[in-house]
Parts: sequence; structure tokens; C-alpha cells
Amino acid sequence: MSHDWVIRGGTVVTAEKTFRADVGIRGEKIAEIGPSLSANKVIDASGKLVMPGGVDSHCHVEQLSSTGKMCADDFYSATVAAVFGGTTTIVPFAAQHRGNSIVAVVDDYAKRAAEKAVIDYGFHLIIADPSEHALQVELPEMVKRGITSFKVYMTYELLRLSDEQMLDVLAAAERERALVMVHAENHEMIKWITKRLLERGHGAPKFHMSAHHPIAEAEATNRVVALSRLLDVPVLIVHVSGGEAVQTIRAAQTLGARVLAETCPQYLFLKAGDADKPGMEGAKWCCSPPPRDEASQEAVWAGLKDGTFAVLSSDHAPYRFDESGKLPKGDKTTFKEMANGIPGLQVRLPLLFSEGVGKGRLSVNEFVFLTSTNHARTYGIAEKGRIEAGADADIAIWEPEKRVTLTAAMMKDNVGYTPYEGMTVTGWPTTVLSRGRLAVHEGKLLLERGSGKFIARGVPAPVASAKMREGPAAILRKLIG
Ligand code: DUC
Ligand code: ZN
Ligand code: ZN
Repeated sequence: MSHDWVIRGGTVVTAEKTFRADVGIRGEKIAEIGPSLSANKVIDASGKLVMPGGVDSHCHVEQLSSTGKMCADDFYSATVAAVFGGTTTIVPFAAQHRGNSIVAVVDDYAKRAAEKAVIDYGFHLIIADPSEHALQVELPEMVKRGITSFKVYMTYELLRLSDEQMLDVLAAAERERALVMVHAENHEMIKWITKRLLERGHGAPKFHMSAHHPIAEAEATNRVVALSRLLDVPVLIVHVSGGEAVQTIRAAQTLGARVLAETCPQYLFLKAGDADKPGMEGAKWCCSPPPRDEASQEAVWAGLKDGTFAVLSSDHAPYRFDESGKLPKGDKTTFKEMANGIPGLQVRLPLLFSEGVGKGRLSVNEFVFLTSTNHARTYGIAEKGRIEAGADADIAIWEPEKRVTLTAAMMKDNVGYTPYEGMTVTGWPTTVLSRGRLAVHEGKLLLERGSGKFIARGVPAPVASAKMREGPAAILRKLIG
């Protein structure tokens, strides 16, 4: 039977195996995988790798921060940047701020994304105000709409939840069969250090790294593990940066705790010392948690290899090097006042492919698992992240030997700089398909603004695999239901 497209002669890579085959696409779906397929339109993939398009389950797009700063990327520029780097699905956040109705927030994000996104997307919620109404009325409504994960913060004055509120959110998530994502940093420690740094005139960007101390991350990581174990409810700790946090998570997993973890390229390829630059330049390396030291980089690599980490996301948090983001008070801005975050949607996959697969730290199948397949599974996206008959035809065709030097000029986002400026990577996804549509080819975007679709997600795998074990959480349940 003839297909609409055949990707011919490539090496197909999935999370499990690597094999030579053609991939036949009909409409939006992968229809057949096998030898000598025919179609009207053929993409020659000889010498190339045919992988599932990336799924980036942590990025910030057109999001208003708690202090009123708007991200530099809208749903158009962010999704264009993503697809040029081989990512075909994103799951950014719809951010509730205190006093906001969750339904109104989600409606607003949904409208903006539908007008602009070029690839498919879902949403996580950020819950900053877990009122009775939010948890009892609005969350169930959101889960019905396919928003099945919520992020909560343990730091930031206007976002952070108390431990009691975190337990409320965990209990609500269990009831609704949703997954809780946690930003784990100890707020009081960061606040205490920040105050003293600023009193001593240490406001330069590099002091951000000292304020967001690795022990603040380690303490909060321990605490969230305990909260999750108390109720036996799964959590996914996002953007893990420090070696001690990695150890804590691994130890919790060994004990049987339902604690998953995510890390990001900045914790593999950047270091705290990168922010030690003249003037305000170091702001381009400031994100939270910040990049750490070489020992932490090694711990994160080890955690990717041994399964401590479920996913590698970008945490693309785009802020320009001007008054709209990094420099609200120009060169008088202190690290406390600048927006936290760095861009990474376009470079996430090439960086990990080059330095992970290319340097023998990860297999190419582990790469696919960590950047695509396990994001879809973890967040309940049944149709993405796989090269299999019946899955969406979201495919990235890689030239494994292509060398590319990363520069701000080649980035499709609206940030204006990249913290990876000048780094040369080997391997790039030069042809990308999104739901059977040729998306990027020969350096050109072939997708229409607004043609991406909202993905209503199902039950996240860590939640679906729930089973009540005997132990302290089970005993507590018998008492409080
Ligand atoms: N947390 C994120 O997830 N992204 C950017 C900054 C932050 O604190
Ligand atoms: Zn965060
Ligand atoms: Zn983030």
C-alpha cells in the first residue's frame, strides 16, 4: 500500500532499539515500518538517524512571572525555536498567581497558544494559590481538559507553598490522578543569604550562585521526598542541579519512594563560574537553581545513565538582556531583581546528542528515552515520543556528523543571546516532521502559525502505576482516609 511519505533508508532509533527500516506515513500518523516502502513523496534518510521528535516537558512560554515580567518568547517564537532543534512537542506552564482563577488563566494561555503555536503542545499548571475552590472545583475541571500535572514552588515569595499546602496539593493530585512537579529550594536559606550578600554590596550576577546554595536545594529535596513518602503520592522534582540532591533522590528511589527527577542541559554544560564576568554579563548564565561545579555535573551525568533521572528538559525560561528581563534597573540591577532563567529549547537535543551520545556517555537509545519517549510516558501523552505504527508522525531526521557552532544569530527564539555561544556540537536534526507535516527542511520552516494542536493528556505513568504499599503511608491512610 502506498503512503503519503516514506522516510527511506535511514537508521531508526527508538528508546529500545536501533535498526534499518523505512518509515511510511499516512496523514498525521506513522502507518508502517519496514523494508522497501513506497509513497508519492520520499525523504532520503540514508546515512541519517530517524528518531522520534523531542518532547520538552519543561519550558516557559508567554508566561507572566510572579513579579510581572513577561517571557521574551511567545507561542510562535518558542515553538519555531523548538522545532528547529528537533523538538516536536512542548509542555509549558499556565501560571496561576495568587488570587487568579485557574480556569481563567488556562483559557487565556489556550487562546494565545492556539493562535501562534506551530507544533503540538500541552500545559502543566503552576499552582500558587491552592485555595479550597482551586483544589476542589478548578483542578478536577482542568484534569478533565487534559491538564494532568501541576508545578508547585518551595521558594519565591509570591509562589511558594508551605509544607501544609504542598500536602494539600499532593492529596488533590492523588484524587485527580495527576502528577505534582516540585521546584525544590529552601526559601528561608536563600532569603537569609541574599539579605547578607546585598548588605555587603554583593549584588553582581555571580552572587546569584551563592544565594541559591546547593544545600538549599538539598534540604528542600529531602523535604519533598518526605512529603511524598508521607502520603505515598508520586512527585517529580524538576531542574535538579546539585550532586547532593541527586544522591538524595537516588537514595529515596532505592527505598521505594515514588520520586522522579528531571535535569536540564545547563547542569551538564554550564558552571557557576560562568557568571563571573565583568559588569552585568554574568546575568546570561543565571537561572534557578543555578549551574554548579564539575562534581555536580558528573553526578548529573551519572544520574542520567543510571536511571535516577526520568527526563532531560530544557527549562527554557527566556529573558532578554535588557530592562524587560535581566536588567530591570540597567547596570544597577542586583541578582535579586533580575529575571531567573536561560534559553534552551533549540539546543537541548543537539547538546545532549553531541556530548552524551557522541562522547560515549549515553547510548543513542538512552538519548531518545530521556529526551522524548519518557517525557510522553511520564506526562500521559499517548500519541507522541515513539516511532511505531499508530503514533503521531513526529520525527526528527538527524545528520549525526554535522558540526554546528552555536551562536545567538542562529537561534529562532527571541532572547538575543545563548549561554552556549561559540560551542561546537556534532549532530543536528536537519529534517523534522510534525504530525506528518514537513516542518523543517533545508533550513526552512514549513509550518503555519497556529497550526499546532493542544494535546489533552491522559494519566501520567507514575500515577497510573500507583499501588499502596504496606508501611507508614498505609498506616496513616487507615487513620485519616
Ligand atoms: N524555575 C523554573 O522552573 N524555571 C525558571 C526559574 C525557576 O525558578
Ligand atoms: Zn522552577
Ligand atoms: Zn522552569
